[in-house]
Amino acid sequence: MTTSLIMVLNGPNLNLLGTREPAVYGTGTLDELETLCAETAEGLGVAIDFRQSNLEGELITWVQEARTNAAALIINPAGYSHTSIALMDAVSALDIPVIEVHLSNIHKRESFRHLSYVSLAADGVICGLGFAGYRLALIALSDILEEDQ
Ligand code: CA2
Repeated sequence: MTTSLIMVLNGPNLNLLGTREPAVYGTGTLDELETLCAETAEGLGVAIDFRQSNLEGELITWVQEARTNAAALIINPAGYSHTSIALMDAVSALDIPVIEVHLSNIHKRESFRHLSYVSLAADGVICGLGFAGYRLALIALSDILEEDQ
């Protein structure tokens, strides 16, 4: 049996985690988030490919890569959640399970954050739980992948 690979994609400005806005995004850094995901994945017996980009086109290329290389996708599209039909289209083209994660509760914030185009293409959405949202997304996807076997 081969180990399932879950791609974890992070959008623009998430490289700044831990440096500003701790009241909204917490004090942990992106490296610490990757470590949490890697440790969670190890415990679940899955592998992760964790990436961050500030570029819309690069995120779209990576989502397309997930079509052939990954068993499931976790994506925090950050600001592109609310603007990018192109990213939504790329996620719509996937045949693998997708969970969208937001650190903050986007529904408790400015009204322009209430709509995520990517949510229209995701199978599940987790928001407002900080880093734990990524951990829960990994657990849910590992369950789904196990059921599919
Ligand atoms: O809550 C989330 O995870 C968001 O996806 C984060 C995005 C925001 O545009 C979405 O509405 C909700 C922003 C990411 C910026 O992250 C920063 C982290 C630290 C300091 C500055 C920005």
